[in-house]
Amino acid sequence: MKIDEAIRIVEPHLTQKRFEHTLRVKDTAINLAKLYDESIEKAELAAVFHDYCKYRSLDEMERIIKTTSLPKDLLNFHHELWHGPVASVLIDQEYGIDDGEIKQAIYSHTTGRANMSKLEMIIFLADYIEPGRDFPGVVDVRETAKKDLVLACWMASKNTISFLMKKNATIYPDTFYAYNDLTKRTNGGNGIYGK
Ligand code: DGI
Ligand code: FE
Ligand code: FE
Repeated sequence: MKIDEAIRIVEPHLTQKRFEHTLRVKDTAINLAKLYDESIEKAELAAVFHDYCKYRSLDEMERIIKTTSLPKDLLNFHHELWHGPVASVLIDQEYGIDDGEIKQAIYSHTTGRANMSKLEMIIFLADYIEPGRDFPGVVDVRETAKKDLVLACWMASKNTISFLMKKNATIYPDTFYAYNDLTKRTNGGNGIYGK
């Protein structure tokens, strides 16, 4: 699918703010794809659709989780975690986007997971560092993203888990699996606690 068509499809499903976020994620993902030698076409298409289902009703998302091969344990966790997996199914059903790498990157953009591909890390990170974000620590992650994709994902994953724990939120297993895997892959960021 051409990127202009993807943008036209996604826009009416989002608020103006979320649409602008999506375009910034797209530009950030393109930059990361160039830097780390990933397909620009896949990165931009995954970025444009990553929040496609952000505003679906909870009933609809619940139904899709129950009636497709998506993991049922999503239903035991916060509904914020549903929009990526649900979008990975709906873009295929509705628009025939069946590229497994793109679907996987959309699927895991909120939590990450163990053994993320380069494209998954690019979307996970682009969503975190796009220029409209101002989480504590994001400036460091942005700087690191220019030099080391895995280390920057590890920092984002660690910040997100710390943030969730401060809020006493439950944490989905894939969120921890992402952190553990990235910690091993980066040797804990500093080589001391790498086991
Ligand atoms: O959709 P966006 O707002 O652009 O960003 P996102 O898809 O990364 O999701 C946003 C929220 O999801 C963010 O506030 C962190 C939260 N999140 C990530 N992992 C978990 C989680 N929330 C819970 N409760 N549990 C998780 O494991
Ligand atoms: Fe999202
Ligand atoms: Fe997003």
